[in-house]
Amino acid sequence: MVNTTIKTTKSQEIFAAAQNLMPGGVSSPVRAFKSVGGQPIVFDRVNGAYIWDVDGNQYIDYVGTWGPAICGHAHPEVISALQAALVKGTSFGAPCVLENVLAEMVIDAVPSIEMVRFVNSGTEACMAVLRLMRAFTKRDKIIKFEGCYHGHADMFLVKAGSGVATLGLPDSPGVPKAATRDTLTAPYNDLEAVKVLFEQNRDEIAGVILEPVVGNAGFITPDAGFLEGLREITQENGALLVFDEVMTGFRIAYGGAQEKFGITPDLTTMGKVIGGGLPVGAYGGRRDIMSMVAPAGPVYQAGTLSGNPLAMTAGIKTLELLQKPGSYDYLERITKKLADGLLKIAQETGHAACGGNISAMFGLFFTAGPVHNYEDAKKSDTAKFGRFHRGMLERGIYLAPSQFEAGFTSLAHTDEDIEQTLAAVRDVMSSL
Ligand code: KE4
Repeated sequence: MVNTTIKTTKSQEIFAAAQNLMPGGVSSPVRAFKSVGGQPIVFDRVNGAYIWDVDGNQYIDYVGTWGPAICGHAHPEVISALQAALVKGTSFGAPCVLENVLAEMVIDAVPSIEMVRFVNSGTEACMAVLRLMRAFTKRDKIIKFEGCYHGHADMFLVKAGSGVATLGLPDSPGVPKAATRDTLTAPYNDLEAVKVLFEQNRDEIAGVILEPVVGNAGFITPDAGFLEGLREITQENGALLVFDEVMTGFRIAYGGAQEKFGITPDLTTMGKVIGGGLPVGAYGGRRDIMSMVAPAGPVYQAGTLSGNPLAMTAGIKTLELLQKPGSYDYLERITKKLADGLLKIAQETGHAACGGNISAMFGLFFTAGPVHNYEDAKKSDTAKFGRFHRGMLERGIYLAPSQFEAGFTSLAHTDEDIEQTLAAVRDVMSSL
């Protein structure tokens, strides 16, 4: 099925050619629109809250390149900072003062982080933090939660979310059993299941890693007491608590979910926003643990482009913009207006739906809910979500092309954008 009402001739041509060149025609699976039907639109340029595709259609964007564009795409202050940095070179492969600057900003902002290491993606950050957890505790097993996604490293591709869930992949071929043998899973929000795993694997679990607010199984928030419970259980068992804040970091609060909920993990992974749209990931935490990372300690991790001056520049400027007073009040207000509107209109047009927002992160499931975990999320009407996504796209609203993703707003989204979006929602939901 192709877009019916908007002209997408050039998108179709380019995407057809892409499919001969790259698997699925994309550089990352979720972009292929597999679960929502139709073909992806090919972007030409982005600015603020908006996208223009190669056929000249304009869209209000609620993906924001999956999180980094929280200040709006191509923010003029980020662009001019990058232009100034560019003429000094794109990569040094050597110490650069900009790494100190961004490191200090991250350490000042994130309660758990006393020291930080920059990498190039969230996947790298999660791979490295897993090795560090195991080295520090001298234990091999980890607990992750069904539907949570921590990048595509072998050890995490067990009941993973995001594109794995979107494509309904049981788990990926090519991942040897030895790589996932020590990865234990539990349903999100199920403290009892975690306690049982610790009892069954006494003194063998290095730690628990989770999305403190889930964005990769759709938008799922922690039940009251869940994060506190994990903090207690890990402490009682000599295990580490790791918040994967690649998506929530600097989005649901300047200090991330750990600031929002007042729970301090031992280690944190980051990405997306701290790169301001350029490739940056990071992991950090307690000084006694981070001091084990080479060359300070024996835990090896490295990267040619890690900490490069362009990515550091984009991250520094993005965090500076987020520090402006009122930024998070604004993000909460406009996103709540959108999330509340989505639910109100769904109810008025007779669709079972649930969802909500925390600051600039939101989600909608077509099920009465509540959705506490991935099993609940899978009960939602994903076919209806696909039709909803298509209808919104044809009305110039760009939503994440999967039920098992979250939505993102930015400082660039205006009240008018939200009102225009909700008008389109009403139009689509009235005929879903
Ligand atoms: P990257 O390797 O994609 O930079 O980060 C992996 C990752 C780790 N942890 C969390 C909580 C994440 O959300 C991600 C990446 N998120 C997906 C979107 N759900 C990236 C989009 C994509 O895969 O194309």
